[in-house]
Amino acid sequence: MSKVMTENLTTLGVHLRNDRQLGDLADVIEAIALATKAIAAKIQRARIDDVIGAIDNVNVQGEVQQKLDVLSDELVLRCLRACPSVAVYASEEQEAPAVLRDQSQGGAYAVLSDPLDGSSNIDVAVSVGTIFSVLPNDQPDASTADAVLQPGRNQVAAGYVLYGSSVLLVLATKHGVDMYVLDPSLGEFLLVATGLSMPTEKKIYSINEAYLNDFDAGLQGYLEYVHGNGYGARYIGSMVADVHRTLLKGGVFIYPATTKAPKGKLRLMYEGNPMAYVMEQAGGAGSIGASRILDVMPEQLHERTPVIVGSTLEVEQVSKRIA
Ligand code: P6P
Repeated sequence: MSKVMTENLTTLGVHLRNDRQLGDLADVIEAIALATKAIAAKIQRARIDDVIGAIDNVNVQGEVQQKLDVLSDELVLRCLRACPSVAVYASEEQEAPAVLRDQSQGGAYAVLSDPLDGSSNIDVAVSVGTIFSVLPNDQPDASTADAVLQPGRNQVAAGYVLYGSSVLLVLATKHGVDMYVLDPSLGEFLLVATGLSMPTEKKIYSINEAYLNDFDAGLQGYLEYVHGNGYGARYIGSMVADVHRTLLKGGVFIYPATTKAPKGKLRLMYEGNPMAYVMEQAGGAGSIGASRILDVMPEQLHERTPVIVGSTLEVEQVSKRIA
């Protein structure tokens, strides 16, 4: 069970430095956290500052960009550029990775991010989030940009910030999963739980059943199973919110392949991989159906993947039917 930290007042920076083994990875996490504090402030004032809505541009995914997508991406880049150990930054909002410094200049890590996932929900005040993934820069100087194309099992840290009724940072490292809450009066992420651990089963499933007719027969069979076995349905339509609920309460979040989207909608490198890493570090699982998300060998930065993440037994219930 996670330990709720009530007796101490511990900031993100203090907790990261107490984990001596993290080394300069702590600086990378703090740079990401700084960007998310700035993003949170923008989101809270979005309608006041008239930054709600779309701009006349589509991103590399062919999706209409929201004003806050661009602002968030710029904030993450500015914070990472100031961090001496970040080599390269790859974002959902940019076609190619931004090389900031190579190994010979101290660039030890590659950071990937969906800087503002679910941003189309902001105009109706639904929770949104920033998702991040950190990989070691394993490339020689001339090929630094290629450091972003590694399987998810190589991640050294991953997590998300949920901009909801409170602003939460969930951080997974090799030492487990910790949760922080942003105290706006201090401007600090405060540690509220360590060692998050998921239940191995929970009768909650999270999927957009509007696409039922586009699901394969195995997944349709799974839905018949849950409809007849006392499961509850929860679907917010914002990945960070749906995944966070699944992490804390258990169950399974599914964004599968469909006839119209044969590899699914969500992206492997900065959505599937980080969320699967968080789940596995909390004792859960992340599958594409036939295999583990973290074992997928990426071919392209923006490739999509089916995502089935959550409690181990619930992920298995889905995976065995669609493998
Ligand atoms: P659908 C938000 O647009 C998003 O990228 C994820 O945050 C979310 O899980 C998914 O798309 C929702 O997609 O097709 O159910 O609207």
